[in-house]
Amino acid sequence: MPFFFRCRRKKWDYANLPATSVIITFHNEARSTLLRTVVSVLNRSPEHLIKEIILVDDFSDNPRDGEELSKIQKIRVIRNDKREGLMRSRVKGADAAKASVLTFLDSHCECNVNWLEPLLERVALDPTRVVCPVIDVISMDTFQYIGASADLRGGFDWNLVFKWEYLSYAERESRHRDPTQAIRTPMIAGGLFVIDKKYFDKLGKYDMQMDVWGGENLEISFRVWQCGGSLEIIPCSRVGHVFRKRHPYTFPGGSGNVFAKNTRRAAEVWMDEYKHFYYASVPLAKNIPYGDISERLKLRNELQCKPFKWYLQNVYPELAIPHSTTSHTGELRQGIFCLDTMGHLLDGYVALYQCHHTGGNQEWSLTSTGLIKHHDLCLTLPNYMKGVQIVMRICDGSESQKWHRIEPGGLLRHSKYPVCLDSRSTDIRGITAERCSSASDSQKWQLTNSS
Ligand code: LR7
Ligand code: MN
Repeated sequence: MPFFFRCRRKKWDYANLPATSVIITFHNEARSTLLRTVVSVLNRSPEHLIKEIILVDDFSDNPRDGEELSKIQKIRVIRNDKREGLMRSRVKGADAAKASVLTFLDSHCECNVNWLEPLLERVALDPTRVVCPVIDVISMDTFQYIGASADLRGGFDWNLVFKWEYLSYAERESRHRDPTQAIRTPMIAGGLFVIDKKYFDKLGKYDMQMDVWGGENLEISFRVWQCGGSLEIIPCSRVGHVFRKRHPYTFPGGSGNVFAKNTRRAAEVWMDEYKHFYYASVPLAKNIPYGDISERLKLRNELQCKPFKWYLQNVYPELAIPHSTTSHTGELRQGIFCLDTMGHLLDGYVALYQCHHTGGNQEWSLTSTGLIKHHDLCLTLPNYMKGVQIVMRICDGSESQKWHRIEPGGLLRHSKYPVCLDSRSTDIRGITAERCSSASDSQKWQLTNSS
């Protein structure tokens, strides 16, 4: 039986479902989409389950946008007197909420039939569940409602950008046996979810030092899982959302910077040593200041949350850990100078250049198999001759590409021949292979994490 029949046949224990406060923050949202959102909440939810709709106007240019809506039943409008961003705005809404369960929505949604009941049921049964609907698509061009696949969950790569991913074969099989069952998700999209209010408070709401947009979904996802809760997508609940190509609002601080700052705060608080994979993937992030995180670290400690390693093993084992668990990525340094590709590619030589600490051409990894890699290129000894220029070639694991470190000093010696990487001719011919000597400073390399 198709799953929408299975969902339709479900009966809800209305008497025992808790009422909810719906919280919608907006900044310069179009009036039509804002209205569509609140009207769909009121029309598509059992009356007694909506305690109120709290609209937080995040200092939109025109205060009338919100004021007009406050005439509608159950709607309360709170207006910020300066731009706060969606995180602090949501917390304001949550603090003002009177119901025991919070429902967050973006300001351009359409709730579908019976969207609310399955969400409230899950949270009523276990208040440590944080639950989301399946997010359908409202076309940006025609505003048409288009159903999305329910065989998806939320995930991310080491760049820490949210992405949808298909369920595994085993999960799809199990869903086909019972299409109404909840889908555990490593990450939530962020905008549409239901959470018990006491649990939201206990878990630390949101990081109040995150600004505007971005990263808070990553942070709350790690926090919920690591601190004992769970995240679910409930396939019988569907809400449409207008997916936009650009932010229709200004981004004080610049969108890239703000996103990196917020993401760094999440990574620094929750990811332990795994944060280095993020910095390896987005080297520019290392230059963005992220402020004081001591409050959030204290929270993590007080709640006795589990390490990120636990999250990776138990919640998101599908996220491949870069093989640099057995290798080390960073800079190869001599004082203030770093090994640099100089923008050269295949067959090019490498040289020393002043360290800039942003990865890029100065990013190297030493693998457990002895390669010195920059992306797909490996430092290669083209032939055995003292003074020969080292070049970059496609990594093929051949003997000419194998090196090992010798301590003390951090010399990088070829695995077969007694020559070491040497910077004495850096200005003319780049790095060359010279007879190893622990007395020459031009052969001493420090491998440092550029973060
Ligand atoms: O400064 C701001 N103040 C605000 O109140 C900036 C934004 N906002 C409001 C905005 O008006 C909107 O109602 O915050 C809400 C979210 O902003 P969007 O709609 O521009 O965000 P988005 O839909 O592009 O982004 C997703 O990721 C965000 C990361 O910060 C938030 O978590 C969004 O809620 C989230 N949206 C969804 O999860 C819907 C599904 C999209 C997907 C995938
Ligand atoms: Mn949105």
